[in-house]
Amino acid sequence: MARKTVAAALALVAGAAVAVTAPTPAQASAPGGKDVTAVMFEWNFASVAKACTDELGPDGYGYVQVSPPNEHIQGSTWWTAYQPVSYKIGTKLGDRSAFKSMVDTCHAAGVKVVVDSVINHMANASGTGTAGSSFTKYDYPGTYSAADMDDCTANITNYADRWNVQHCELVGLPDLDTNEEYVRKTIAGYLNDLLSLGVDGFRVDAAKHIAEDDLADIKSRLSNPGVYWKQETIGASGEAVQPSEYYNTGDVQEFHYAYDLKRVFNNEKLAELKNFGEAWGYVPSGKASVFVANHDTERNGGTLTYKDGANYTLAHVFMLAWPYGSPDVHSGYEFSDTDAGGPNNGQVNACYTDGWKCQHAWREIASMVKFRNTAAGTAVTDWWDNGNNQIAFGRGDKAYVAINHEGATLSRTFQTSLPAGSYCDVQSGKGVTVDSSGRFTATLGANTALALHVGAKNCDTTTPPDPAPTAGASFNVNATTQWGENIYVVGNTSALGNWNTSSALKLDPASYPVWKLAVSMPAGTSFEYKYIRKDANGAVTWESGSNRTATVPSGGVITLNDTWRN
Ligand code: ARE
Ligand code: CA
Repeated sequence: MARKTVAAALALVAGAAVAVTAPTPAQASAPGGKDVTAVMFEWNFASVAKACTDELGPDGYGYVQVSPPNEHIQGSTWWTAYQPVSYKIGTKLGDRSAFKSMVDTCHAAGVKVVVDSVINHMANASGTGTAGSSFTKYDYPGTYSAADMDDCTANITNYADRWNVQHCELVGLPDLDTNEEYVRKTIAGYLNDLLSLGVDGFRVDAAKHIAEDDLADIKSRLSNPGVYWKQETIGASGEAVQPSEYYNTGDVQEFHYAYDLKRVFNNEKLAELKNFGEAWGYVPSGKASVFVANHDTERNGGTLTYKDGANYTLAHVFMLAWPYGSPDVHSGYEFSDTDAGGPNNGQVNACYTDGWKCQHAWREIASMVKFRNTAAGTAVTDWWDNGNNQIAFGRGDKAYVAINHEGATLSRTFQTSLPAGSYCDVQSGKGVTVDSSGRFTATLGANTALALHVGAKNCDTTTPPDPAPTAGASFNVNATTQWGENIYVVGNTSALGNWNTSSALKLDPASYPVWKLAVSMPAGTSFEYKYIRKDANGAVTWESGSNRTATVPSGGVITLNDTWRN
């Protein structure tokens, strides 16, 4: 409806040949039935491409967001990416052809690509950028000169002053004069170049520091002015610039959503979440981009982080089940130094190795993406809570979730609006039967969730089996795990990580409590191995007893049926 009105207005404007910058129709939330974005923070493009094929596409993510791809200052910290030097595509994450091939691979997997776009400022440095361009703080030969910078060259000091916020330097970064024709044209040129490579959307960094009129003008110059557009406009009371000013150009990131989830999951009661969303003072759902954590807030303490264990994971389960906004799942890496860049310059050899956390692939999180896609368009129904930290709710006749954020088990008969039948609890991989009255009975362990949806009726078919190797070992170990734990195998061969726990191979829990993995190894290989478990923080526990031994037969695969030794 709203869009028709805008289109009609545009037609009138065009008909009257009035030369104004027509407001572009705002893109109301991530378009398409799949609205979850995996934010692959500091992942290189080759690794993102592989994740699209292996995980993001099959799991139902609609979008992947990549770190800034354009030339920036050199250095090992992650934040060098937020100091642009030119709009050439070329960083440690990959060159133009790696970027293009990532976009193509992700598209082939059904995943659209969003680029983190740093267009408010340039670099507070001088030297040579990641693609070889020379620069000084106010001069970028071939891209910008001092005349293109804003008049204020002092730091932003007063968020109550609009002019100060939008024309001065954010943490000392030279501010582009986005009111100027050449600057607007140059920024639009960069975004159009990305669109020509197939990019589907932009996260606009530091959007609050660019006047909305300037952004609207830049966006109107794009080859696809309706492109998905997600603006980093941190809302804070008392500030001169507020997120609501930016609805015309696109979505805004609702930071209060993430701040409140931290408070509720750490210190308050999940029962409060019954009316979570606009009733909490947030921006309209159709305008909201939401997250449990982003790259800044996981470092500055504003939100939950992977270090928060079950609070963090269950907050994701809630976010993905709850119909408000379009969710981002931040997928980052372990850090103690908040400045440290991604491991291996962004190369991800395998999830859960070298510190890569792969939150996007955690069973508890990944399984909820299809839940959300299946439930799209339905409202919350059948809300239940115990007045404390146990909640459950449905999404009409499509889906149902229960979250037990307490230290004791929850045993209950739940009332749903689901059609009768057998379902897979996508959290545990165990079957659940819903009766003809829409009820089922289940027991949830402490700090676990249970999730059913009509797209997952049978646990056996939800995870396709890995292709079997022609020679090697098929590991099967019966191991019960606590929430957040995963089972790995490690051994004395390179294929098994040479006893290095950070190179251990993660087993697949789809047939829980039996964890499985087939590993290729040359026929005749005699090897030693053991199973280990890692908790949500990566802490390792070895199984007891002596090393296990086996030999790959000359004719194929040895099947090992083991039981975890406590
Ligand atoms: C680095 C150094 C600085 C140094 C600067 C220039 O850390 O010490 O002065 O370089 O030499 C990231 C890092 C910064 C880093 C920068 C450039 O976080 O530390 O600076 O890259 O390398 C405000 C903005 C918001 C912004 C945050 C950080 O409104 O847009 O500050 N967030 C984005 C990104 C960041 C990124 C940048 C912008 C810069 O997500 O990762 O910085 O491109 C209140 C206000 C907010 C304000 C917030 C923090 O909440 O409401 O508006 O956010 O305080 O000040
Ligand atoms: Ca600015």
